[in-house]
Amino acid sequence: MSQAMPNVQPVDYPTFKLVLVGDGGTGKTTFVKRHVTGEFEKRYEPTIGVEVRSLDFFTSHGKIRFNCWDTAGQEKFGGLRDGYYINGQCGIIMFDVTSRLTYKNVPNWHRDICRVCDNIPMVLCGNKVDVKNRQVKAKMVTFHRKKSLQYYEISAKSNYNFEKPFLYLARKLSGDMNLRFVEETALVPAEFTVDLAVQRQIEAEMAAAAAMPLPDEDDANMD
Ligand SMILES: Nc1nc2c(ncn2[C@@H]2O[C@H](COP(=O)(O)OP(=O)(O)O)[C@@H](O)[C@H]2O)c(=O)[nH]1
Ligand SMILES: [Mg+2]
Repeated sequence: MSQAMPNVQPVDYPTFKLVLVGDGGTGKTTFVKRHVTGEFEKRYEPTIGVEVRSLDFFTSHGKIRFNCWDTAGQEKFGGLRDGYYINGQCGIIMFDVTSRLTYKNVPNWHRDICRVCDNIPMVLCGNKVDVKNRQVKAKMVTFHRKKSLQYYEISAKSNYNFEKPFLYLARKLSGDMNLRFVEETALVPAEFTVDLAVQRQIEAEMAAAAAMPLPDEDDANMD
């Protein structure tokens, strides 16, 4: 793994390469920058055009590190090079709930990860749920169910659900679905707030939707 990891000092606890993908503008960089010490540990690799932030979490099994690969904006011009994905051990696919196009492109990002990485745990994140007039309603989000991904609604700017994707991945990677985070992660103070009553309602709707059969009308262009 270390060959593919630019300038990363090894640490004596489990470390995983996390590939962060999704359309430009969905909030990927904003999201990984919330983690205070990860920001301090940032490294830029100009030849690949990638920023790697080491995000540490304290779990019931000890420390775990995600080396989060973030682009320097190349995704705005199409797909990313294979080198971005090689040796990826887990992934986050981000879309923006205020932009339907970014959700429509999720299958492409998923396909790109799968082409290089062999069956790695992945999380789909719908970001910017702090925005009042969202365009991608929770019930429209079904892609994760077809591909057995985990889905979380997040708001990077308000720290809402920041830890959820990492906790899920840590559980998958450790093989212990009871793993917990035992210390609070230091985050940049929230700039926005999420209406928790609204979000609770949305979470309930998603739970109900998860019990329903999947719509299959768009299967053809989802694969
Ligand atoms: N309202 C809102 N805006 C956000 C959020 N996260 C990111 N943004 C904004 O979305 C824009 C794109 O964010 P950026 O992190 O550069 O996206 P990237 O291209 O995916 O890395 C910026 O103007 C951010 O301030 C969020 O949670 N809520
Ligand atoms: Mg970015």
